[in-house]
Amino acid sequence: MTKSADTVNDPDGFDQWAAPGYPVFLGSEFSHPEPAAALFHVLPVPYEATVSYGAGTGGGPAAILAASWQLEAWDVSSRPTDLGIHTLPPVDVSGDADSVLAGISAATAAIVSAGHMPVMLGGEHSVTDAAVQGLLAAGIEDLGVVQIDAHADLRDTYEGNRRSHATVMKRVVDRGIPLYQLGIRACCEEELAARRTHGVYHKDAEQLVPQGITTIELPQDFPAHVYFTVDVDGMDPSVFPATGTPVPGGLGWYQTLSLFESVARQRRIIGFDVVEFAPIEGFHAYDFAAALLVYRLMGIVQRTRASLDGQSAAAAVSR
Ligand SMILES: [Mn+2]
Repeated sequence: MTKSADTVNDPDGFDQWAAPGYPVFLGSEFSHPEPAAALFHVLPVPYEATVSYGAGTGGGPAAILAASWQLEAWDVSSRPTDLGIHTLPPVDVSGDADSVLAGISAATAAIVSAGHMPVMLGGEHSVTDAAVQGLLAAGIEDLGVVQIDAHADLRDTYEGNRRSHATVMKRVVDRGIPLYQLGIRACCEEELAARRTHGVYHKDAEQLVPQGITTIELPQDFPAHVYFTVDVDGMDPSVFPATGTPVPGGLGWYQTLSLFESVARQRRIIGFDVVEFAPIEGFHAYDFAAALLVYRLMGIVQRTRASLDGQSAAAAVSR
């Protein structure tokens, strides 16, 4: 049955959380708990300031939220709605870069401090460093970042900007945060040098894709807490072309999910984002794919949490 974000009434009244133009994630399911009881706190960030090629990432969050109404609660392996999904109002992106990024950091810190898991919907990739700042502000220690992406994003500046989507991972490693990159296939010499300087771990597309690699082993000393950033252009354009800077030779759908899961089985995911989705008008298949990606990642978090709790309760964050 087709469910419409415009026409379905929520008998529990949880549409009260929805901002204009921003339906709540999976609002078609009627079992939304109070925000305080929801693990996943979805943060829409329609930020698009430094896009260098194709535009449209500002429309990403609203398209994902609308398409999420077509999802099934059972994702064929798990039921993330059981952990509770709350959708926050979108971050105000009307100001200058400083104020927007500060707003993202504050929102992320508030989510984590209250014991929830931020699920940020981009927006361009520069939002990720702001989320990482928020995690640090909330007192998260022993933090690493894992990135799925076509691009290394390790330039120090790009078109004169230090807070560009093309420099975001340089800002992260500049904070001393360990980084593991997956699926990269666009990496300039400056970025190769940055990888060496900062000891960035990586399994690039040229290795992962032809060999069909679906699991990785994190280094022993990789941090216990992982923030996972998924740039949708990490996937192959044949799978997911709705992005500003597509590059051939990317990850498959199941490969993307498997790599995320292999990390989630080894370390505690404390938040994740899906960024750089640029909806293509008339191609709702990609809106749905992006929404399903977000939901499947929630499902992986759900499935892996229990086993991690058993392994190392001491390493667990508060929830
Ligand atoms: Mn990218």
